[in-house]
Formats: sequence, structure tokens, C-alpha cells
Amino acid sequence: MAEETIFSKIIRKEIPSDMVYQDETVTAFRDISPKAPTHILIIPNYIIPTVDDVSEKDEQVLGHMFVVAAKIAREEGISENGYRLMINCREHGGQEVYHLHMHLLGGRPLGPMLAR
Ligand code: DGP
Repeated sequence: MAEETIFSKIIRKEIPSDMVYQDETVTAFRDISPKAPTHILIIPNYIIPTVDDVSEKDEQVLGHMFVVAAKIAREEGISENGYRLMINCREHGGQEVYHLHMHLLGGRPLGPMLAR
């Protein structure tokens, strides 16, 4: 079993978060340290530590994360102007929390994809 992170406690509502969406497979909540006017994390309700741990059994939930991201983006009013979905993997990717999560960022022009 992969080690739990703070995100498992957020899923179970054992610690508070600004949750914007939850269903049987995924949970979405506002990032504690937002980098844009909209900065929401979308996570599977079970632990996949990194993208490198993804396997075929995860295909449905990973696809669902995109459906939920698009739905939240529409609700946030950022769909028309656009937004960015980002998943960091391990050290070089800048991953801090080892429970796979998709960042939904928008509400202002986000600039180039990587810092130069
Ligand atoms: P990453 O660097 O891709 O692993 O992003 C982790 C993000 O998780 C980072 O932007 C801050 C956010 N984060 C970390 N701990 C918490 C928390 O306890 N609550 C919330 N809402 N966000 C958190």
C-alpha cells in the first residue's frame, strides 16, 4: 500500500479544505497556495503516488479527472479564455505531494509553460 499524504485526510474530510467537487472517484479542492485566481487540485480518491505509478486499472479515473476539470473550469467561468492542466511527477517535475494530482490553473494569462 502506498503511503498516505495529507490529501487522503482531505478526501475523508478529516482536515478542512475548500472542496469544490467530490464524487465516488475524484475530489477537487482549492490549492492552499494559489498561483492563479483559479487554482484547484483534482485528485483520485485512492492513492496513485506519481504518474510513473499509473497503470491500465487507472484509465477510467484518469479520464474522469479531465471531465471533472472541464466541468469545474466552466463553473469557475474560465473556459472561454482558457486554462492550464498540469501534473508534476517526482523531483524534477517539482512534485511535492505524492498523491497524483492535476492542477487546474486559470483566471489570468498564465504566460509561457516553463520559467525561462
Ligand atoms: P505539487 O508541487 O504538484 O506536488 O503540488 C502540490 C500542491 O498541493 C501545492 O501547490 C500546494 C498544495 N497543497 C499542499 N498541502 C495542501 C493542503 O493541506 N491543502 C491544500 N488545499 N493544498 C495543499
